[in-house]
Amino acid sequence: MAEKAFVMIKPNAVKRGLIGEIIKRYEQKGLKVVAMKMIKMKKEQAEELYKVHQGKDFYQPLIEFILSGPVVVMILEGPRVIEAVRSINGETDPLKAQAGSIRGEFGISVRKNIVHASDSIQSAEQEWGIFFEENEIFEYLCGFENEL
Ligand code: YYY
Ligand code: MG
Repeated sequence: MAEKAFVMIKPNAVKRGLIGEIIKRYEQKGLKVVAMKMIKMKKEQAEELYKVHQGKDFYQPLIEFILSGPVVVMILEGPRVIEAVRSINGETDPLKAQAGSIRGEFGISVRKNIVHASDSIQSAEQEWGIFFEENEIFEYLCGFENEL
């Protein structure tokens, strides 16, 4: 099965009307959306998602920010998708992110850096397990795959 990544559009990006703009970039790169929904995250889910950062100075404000409004969570599939998504998103600090990346173009704050993406195959599986049931993840042929 193809590699999968967990991706989230953060509350500030939802409020700014960037959902379509962000998803467009993943789709036009050739990544497949295999699961997606808008949710108001529960505190326990936020703590689970960011557990590797527990104890760091930015942890509490980060949790509060993530809970501050609805987010869009999704699973993307494709070859080297984890690397692909992190490259499309850009570096954690939007001021250091490449100009053409999502964070580079739309972000200004490290905390409110527009999008989240898994950093490894292991963390991807752990992260989408927080938000998705198996029956919410789809397998289908995309675009030209249908013509082959
Ligand atoms: O994976 P990525 O999102 O690029 O960065 P992480 O180092 O995993 O940090 C997770 C999340 O925490 C980041 O997207 C914003 C926030 N954060 C922060 O508020 N302040 C920092 N100094 C570092 C990270
Ligand atoms: Mg990370």
